[in-house]
Amino acid sequence: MIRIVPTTPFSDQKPGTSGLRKKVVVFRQPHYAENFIQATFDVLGDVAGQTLVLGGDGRFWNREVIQVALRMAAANGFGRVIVGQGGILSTPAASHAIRLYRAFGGIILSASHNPGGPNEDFGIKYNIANGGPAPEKITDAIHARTLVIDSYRILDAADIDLDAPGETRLGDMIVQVIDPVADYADLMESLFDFGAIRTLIAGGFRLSFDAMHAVTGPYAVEILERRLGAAAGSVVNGTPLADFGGHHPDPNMVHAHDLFDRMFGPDAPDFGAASDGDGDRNIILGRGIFITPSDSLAMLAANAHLAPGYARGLAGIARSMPTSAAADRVAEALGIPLHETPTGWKFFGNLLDAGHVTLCGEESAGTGSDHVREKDGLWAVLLWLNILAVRGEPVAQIARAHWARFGRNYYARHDYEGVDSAAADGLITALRDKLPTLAGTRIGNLIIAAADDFAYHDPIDGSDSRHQGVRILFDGGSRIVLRLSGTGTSGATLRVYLECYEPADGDLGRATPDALADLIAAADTIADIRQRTGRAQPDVVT
Ligand code: VG1
Ligand code: CO
Repeated sequence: MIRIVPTTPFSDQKPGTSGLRKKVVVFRQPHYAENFIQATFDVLGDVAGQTLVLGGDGRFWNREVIQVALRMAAANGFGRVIVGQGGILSTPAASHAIRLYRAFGGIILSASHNPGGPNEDFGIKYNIANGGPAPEKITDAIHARTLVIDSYRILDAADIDLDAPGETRLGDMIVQVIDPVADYADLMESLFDFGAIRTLIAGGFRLSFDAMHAVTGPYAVEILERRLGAAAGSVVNGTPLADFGGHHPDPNMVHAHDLFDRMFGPDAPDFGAASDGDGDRNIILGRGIFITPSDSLAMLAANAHLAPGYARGLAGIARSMPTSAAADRVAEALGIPLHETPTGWKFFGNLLDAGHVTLCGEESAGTGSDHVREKDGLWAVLLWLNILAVRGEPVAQIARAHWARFGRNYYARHDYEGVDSAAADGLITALRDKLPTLAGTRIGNLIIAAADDFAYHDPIDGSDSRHQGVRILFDGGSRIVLRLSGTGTSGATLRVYLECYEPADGDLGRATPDALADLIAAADTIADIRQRTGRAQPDVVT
């Protein structure tokens, strides 16, 4: 029986950079998840008989919301829901499933790199038929709908068994439980030379992949250990846990420090990598070297043709604005376009659909291609392995050769977390107010060439997105970017992105903090960070 349940709006259901993220305690309020899911269905229009993909990163509250979403999909007229076994689908696997099964769209339950557990974070995101995150036009409409919603539709029915693959009926709808790994692993095998990677590994090449007790564990074990022959134990923390073992499933120097210790320690493996809560991020390390995500995008772009799936070359590259300009130099050398978009994968979708770009990347450990419409952690790992197998050189040598050809973009991001929201807003407002006066100002050895608030005009759908981050550009190509995070769940997170360029004939072996010291000081002078946040140091440096 379909029930129409009266409800009242919540005022805080505005999706951020990547869907709606809140504390679990917020999501556990009666009607909270239901309102957001119904608002999403309402803006989709006629979904009668359509297919929906559903899955999540397995964090606490995943199973409960999967059951609710299934009953609501049935009550809203969907014909079929394809759900990952156990309610699990990594974000890139969900994107692939939407495309493969020609679904109308998908719901992904994840708060990505945010911690999980009863007192931590949960999230819901809607992806459209191309497999990518809903564009702003849709997320804005969902938000508007949440503010006026007065009822939702749900089927009265018992829970579906999510652990047995196969089909079950739920009212007039079919629930199809699929293996969450197989289709995705097959896609990877179609893009990369698994034979060459197997030979590399069989020859003694050692790798360590830290799944951080998050969703990529089963994917990495299947692909790296079973299909590619890496030694058992190459995948560490491979069992997904609802609370990620109490850690942040965020692959960076702070939260993946065990991996960094291993890769910089004695007897380090040849290659190290990690992914995040929902499997869309990646970090790459070689023995004794960390490749910044911005550099990784550039190095992958320069070498992608070595993998079968990209042998025809790249149509173009897109990077988010705060990502370093390392990829720009590769695009220039390849004679292909480079697009600069706001932060968040949703801005890449149109460019990928139109065939304008093949590779995309963000400084926040996200890289991907036109094989799906999300960033993809294991995909980046496999492209690196394919390149290493063909070139037969260590990671550090590939990095040094890259810098010797293109020059090096020294890069870091400083995050100030849990800052008082009013203080953070005040900092950004004050900065915006002084933007018109900054050009020509000297700060220490640096001269400001230009300063603006980044706005993006989408060349495909003509939409405009403003206020996407303050940019301060210096003579010589150095840059500071400041913006507030759109994925946090408590207070504000200020992100300060710092970048300077060293030409190919310059000093390519500096320590990053030294190379960026002047910019770090300038950021504080310009934005008054210490004074306004009350913090002497960033909480996380990546
Ligand atoms: C962060 C990153 C952004 C990324 C987003 C979602 O957003 O900076 O590059 O696309 O997270 O990634 P923000 O607004 O907090 O800076 V994930 O892996 O959390 O889905
Ligand atoms: Co993620």
